[in-house]
Amino acid sequence: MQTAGASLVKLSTVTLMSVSSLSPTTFVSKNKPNQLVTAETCSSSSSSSSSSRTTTLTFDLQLTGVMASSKNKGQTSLALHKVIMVGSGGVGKSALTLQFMYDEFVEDYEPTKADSYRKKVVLDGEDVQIDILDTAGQEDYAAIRDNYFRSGEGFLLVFSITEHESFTATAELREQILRVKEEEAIPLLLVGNKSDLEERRQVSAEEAAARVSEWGSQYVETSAKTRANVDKVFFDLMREVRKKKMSESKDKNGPSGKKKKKPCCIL
Ligand SMILES: Nc1nc2c(ncn2[C@@H]2O[C@H](COP(=O)(O)OP(=O)(O)OP(=O)(O)O)[C@@H](O)[C@H]2O)c(=O)[nH]1
Ligand SMILES: [Mg+2]
Repeated sequence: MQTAGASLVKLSTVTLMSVSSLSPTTFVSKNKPNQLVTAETCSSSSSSSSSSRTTTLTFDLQLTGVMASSKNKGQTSLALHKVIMVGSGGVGKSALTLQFMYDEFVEDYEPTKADSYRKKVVLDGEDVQIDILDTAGQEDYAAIRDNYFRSGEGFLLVFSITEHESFTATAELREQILRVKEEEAIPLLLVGNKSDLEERRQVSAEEAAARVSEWGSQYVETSAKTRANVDKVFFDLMREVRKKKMSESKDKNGPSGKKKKKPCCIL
């Protein structure tokens, strides 16, 4: 298990002044004292993984910087994949995140403001880190979504199969993601959560599958309660993110995979 100091996410705009281990801890920003951040560490059930959680209590942090500049000691060389949880309030974004991070199902509903998590995992034999930003589904926080979306490399677009309205909302949320990212080819999975509540189903698998076929994405049904497909959605998304990064670096370095030589000018 890591100590709190070692696993803390370092925020680019915040200097942490206090570190203690194992219990939720509040940090005060040196340069912006009105910004408070709480952090806690947890042991993971998997011995090969380590994890940390940061709860952001104010929202004027530059989130792009927060996620992009996050580096843990000794883990700087690991690939880092940045994933954002998106969806209406109460669909199970936090429950899925906590199940993936800590193998726990939380029954109580406590609306999220913004929580960020980090875990070291093994993706197809390679040690990587995943950053998960669990965003607020409640409309009160809709205005700050753009900032969150900007920092993401991959998105889990979550709805509840028991609430058709939450399915309808995914189309608009996807539009917002594409608008913010200014590109079409964004790694994104549509997730129909609460699959354990079959008797309350309002969205059929066919309806959801038809929508993703228009988007060119994948549709997966999960249950944060039973853990069905929870690992699958995070790992499948990381694979898509990795694939996109690889093809981008290939494009950058030319078709042969070799770095393009800089134009040389001899005077
Ligand atoms: N039966 C069942 N309940 C679930 C499942 N996922 C979440 N819940 C419950 O649904 C409620 C809302 O879950 P949250 O994870 O807090 O929802 P959220 O999407 O994070 O909501 P916001 O933070 O407001 O955006 C909680 O009471 C959870 O226990 C699931 O797969 N099955
Ligand atoms: Mg939540």
